Amino acid sequence: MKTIDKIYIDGEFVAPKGTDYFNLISPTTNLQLGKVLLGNEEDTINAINGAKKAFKTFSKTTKEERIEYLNKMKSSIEKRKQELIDIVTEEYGGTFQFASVSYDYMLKSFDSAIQLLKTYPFIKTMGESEVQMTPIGVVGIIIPWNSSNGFICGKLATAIAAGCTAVIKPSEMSAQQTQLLAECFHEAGLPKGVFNIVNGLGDVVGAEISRNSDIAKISFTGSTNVGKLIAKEAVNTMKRITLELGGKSPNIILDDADLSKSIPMAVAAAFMNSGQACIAGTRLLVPENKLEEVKSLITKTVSAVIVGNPKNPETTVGPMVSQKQYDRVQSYIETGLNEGAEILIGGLGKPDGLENGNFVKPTVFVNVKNQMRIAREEIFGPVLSIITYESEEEAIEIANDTTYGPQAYVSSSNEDRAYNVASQLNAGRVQINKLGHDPMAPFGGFKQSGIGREFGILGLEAYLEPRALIR
Ligand code: TXE
Repeated sequence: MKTIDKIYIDGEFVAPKGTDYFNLISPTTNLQLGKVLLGNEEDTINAINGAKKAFKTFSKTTKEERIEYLNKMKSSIEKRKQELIDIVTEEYGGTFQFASVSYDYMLKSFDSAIQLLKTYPFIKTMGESEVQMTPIGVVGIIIPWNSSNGFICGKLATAIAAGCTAVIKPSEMSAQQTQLLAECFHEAGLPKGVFNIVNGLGDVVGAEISRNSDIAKISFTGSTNVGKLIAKEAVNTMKRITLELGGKSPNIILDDADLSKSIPMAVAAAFMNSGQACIAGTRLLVPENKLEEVKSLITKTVSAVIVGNPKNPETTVGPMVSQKQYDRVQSYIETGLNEGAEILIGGLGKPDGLENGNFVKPTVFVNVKNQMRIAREEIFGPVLSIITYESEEEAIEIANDTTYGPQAYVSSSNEDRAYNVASQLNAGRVQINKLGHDPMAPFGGFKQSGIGREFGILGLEAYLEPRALIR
């Protein structure tokens, strides 16, 4: 049993003032793994003060100095690769495969931040003026549990590239993962106060970050509901906000797609991170006349999905992060049945032999209408809905008929056709015949999937404030 009883403030691991503990429970066994001592408002204010003090000097560093810090941070995680992967499988129940991809994402976040720093003009000419792109200030970074260290690295690397300092509030469920990352970055030797980490609850630490007037910007990933709460609070002090929220991503299989390729890709897109991903392709849009073929291929592909111990390198679907998330997914499967959808494969209950953990049977629904709750609401588990369409126009209409829009997928054997369809989808990213992350391209959602973009130039500029000198 491990106890995390320190937070990271002003370059030191210190005991929080808070006195409450949160139990860390293994998603694989439901046995207690450890506990975390939670920080409170006073801890958060101390962290913000540390970051504020550090900003005075860090905001004046040169590009070259910041590139050096980013390189050191990257090396610090390279040295502890195995531990960083193992802790994801243990604490969060992320599969070894997912944890490895997430680890690469961490490295790429540093690479892309460094690349941007090398090329981005912090002084531009606009009209007759000189425009200085200046670091925005102290940034609050609020993180969920579904790719904790990945999200921290994506946001922190960009904040540091911009010359900002940060206070990070991870999910209380990810305390061990964050502790390890904090040790790595401490080792990297950044100036005191450049990054601070406060473990704690959302309505305590997160709420303080959202209201504190010394925070200039919040970068949040999490649920749409909490995103709205943060936005409402942030407006009181006119904080800048970047929100990465929920999704219900469509995957359009066009009638000329090579199903032997697009169906395995569709299953991978739907069940990525055991379905706990805002970009998961959870609505599969299939031409009516291909339905039978798709059903048989999907059944074959999903039957081969290995559900089980996340540490096993073969496993593709691990447990849900918590009993609460397990219950939530089960209740959505029940909802789907009550709404009249039919289960093609999977269903209620746990897979045989996996009764101790929060394991869900990878489930595919057919006879789904886009108006059903299972097609409209984010389930955050391995549940895929197949919806049929009759024409390309109808497919695009169904794909866009959602309140969300972080990502979409299109497959076709005709690149031009896929491109034409992709260009009509209301999604921040569209993946054409391929899966993957481009850390130099913007990432973020249309509609209620968020505000703003991360990564690439747009991501960097979200941490900068322009000052035009008219002379
Ligand atoms: O997320 P929350 P939860 C979705 C997904 C999931 C559902 C609930 O559908 O089933 O949300 O997950 C902090 N002020 N996603 O409840 O609450 C909180 O402590 C400031 C989508 O775990 O949004 C945590 O650090 N902060 C998703 C972070 O917000 C607050 C990722 C996210 O937690 C706060 C996770 C407050 N008032 C869940 N209340 C994605 N898009 O990837 C909570 N927090």
